[in-house]
Amino acid sequence: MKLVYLSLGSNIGDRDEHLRDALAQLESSGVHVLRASPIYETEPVDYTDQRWFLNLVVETETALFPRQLLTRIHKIERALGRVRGVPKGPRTIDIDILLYGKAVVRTAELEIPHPRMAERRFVLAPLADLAPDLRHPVKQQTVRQMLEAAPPSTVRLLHS
Ligand code: GSY
Repeated sequence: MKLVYLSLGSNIGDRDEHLRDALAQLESSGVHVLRASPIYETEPVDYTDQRWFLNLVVETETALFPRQLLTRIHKIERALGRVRGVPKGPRTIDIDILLYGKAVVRTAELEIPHPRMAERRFVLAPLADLAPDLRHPVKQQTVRQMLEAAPPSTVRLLHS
């Protein structure tokens, strides 16, 4: 079993419901959710002309290998109506693999740790609620240190 951290985000329709549905689908796909962070409402980054997101991070355990996990995640995203339209644009649900134990994976389809996690407050704030002292296996910084150094962008605590 591996300890895996996932980031979930939604900015279309009933964002809260999409997050809840995704958590239920992870459970039925071999990904056991151990803990969930509070939900944050967050300013969109990269492509800024879109609705604010709801984001959270979950600590999970799974026996799936990284590539298998990615395939299950894509299936959940499709089931929840995610259409790959504008790159970095609006989406019903987005699920990113942040950390997979201490593994480092670099392939054409998959990069772990997530290549942009250290710049994203919408990832680091909820991750810090769960695991502030966890270390990035390449940068060797803790989540708390990465959050302190991350570029500014608004993240508002919504509810647990
Ligand atoms: O990669 C996740 C999708 N995404 C998000 C997001 O989840 N939250 C915020 N605040 N901005 C984002 N930009 C992208 S792309």
